[in-house]
Amino acid sequence: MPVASRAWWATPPPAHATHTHIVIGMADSTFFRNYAAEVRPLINAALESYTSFGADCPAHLKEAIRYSLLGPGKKLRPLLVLMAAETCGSTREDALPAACAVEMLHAYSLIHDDLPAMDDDDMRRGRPSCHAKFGQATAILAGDALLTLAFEVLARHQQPPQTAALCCAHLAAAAGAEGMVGGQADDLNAEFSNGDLAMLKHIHRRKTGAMIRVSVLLGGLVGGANNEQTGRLVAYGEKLGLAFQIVDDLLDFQGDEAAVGKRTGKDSARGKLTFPTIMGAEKSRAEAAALIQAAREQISPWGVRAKGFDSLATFVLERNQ
Ligand code: GRG
Repeated sequence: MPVASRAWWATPPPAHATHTHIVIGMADSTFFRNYAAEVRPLINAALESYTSFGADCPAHLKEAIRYSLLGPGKKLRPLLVLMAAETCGSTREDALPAACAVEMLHAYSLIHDDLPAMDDDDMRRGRPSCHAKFGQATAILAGDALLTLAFEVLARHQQPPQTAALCCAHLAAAAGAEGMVGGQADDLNAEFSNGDLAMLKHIHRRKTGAMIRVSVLLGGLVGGANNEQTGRLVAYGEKLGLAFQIVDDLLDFQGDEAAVGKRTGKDSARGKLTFPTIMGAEKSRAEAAALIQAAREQISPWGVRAKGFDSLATFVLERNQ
């Protein structure tokens, strides 16, 4: 059987992986980094092929779409989809359409978030953001095209059709008015307001958390997770998503611009509610670490099969970009 078709937890760890770290609670990020390095090319190849548009797609639009989708992002959300599917017993290839759909949604959200009407960022991933390079109109349209393409890919390519329909419904809900878009709207409205921690968590559960949560949920659906497994995956995703956002706030608060790949210190300049401004950097880091530990506990019944999730949790806490 080709390596790419085997479940990730059944493949031998790469030579440089830390074998002593297979016990839950002890994992460092090495296993996840190795898994990501092995699987990202598969994700990138699928994203490339889904965006090899014909002559009806204007060249500048195609370029803007591919610039934002195939750029140097971490591909964290599609990796979560594939890991969840493999943990539940299917192959990574089976879950590729869902993984690509989630990344398309994410790429659209970043393009629109960077626009002057929103976060007004001219840098993303260490290079000009989409509108800074292609202009606002093309950036808006590239985002629109990615949003619709995500659902076309799911509907056409995810199997079986019943799973595709469920994935479409969950992804739309996570990305929509009660999910990411709702969180973004509240986040923009909260600038220079006197919000508290509860309000901040409510914003980020939707703005950032919903897409991370739905990534593991889609992987579980493709992998045929039972109710108990789905509950654990979703709880893991929720805790990981909030921890991810706290770390993101910390990176903006005290991160190195060159490493982060975008301007830092912007949140406080815009009067944004963030974890470090509400509770201080030290408490924020402790809160992120507690969430990561709680996320780990959710997947511990899988034992060694959850090694990727365990290692990824550490990666989220450690990340500097
Ligand atoms: C515009 C509808 C709409 C929503 C925007 C996702 C989002 C909502 C805004 C992004 C703002 C932001 C920087 C939030 C912090 C968390 C986050 C989503 C970071 C970027 O995700 P990474 O680090 O990005 O996974 P890469 O570059 O690795 O793909």
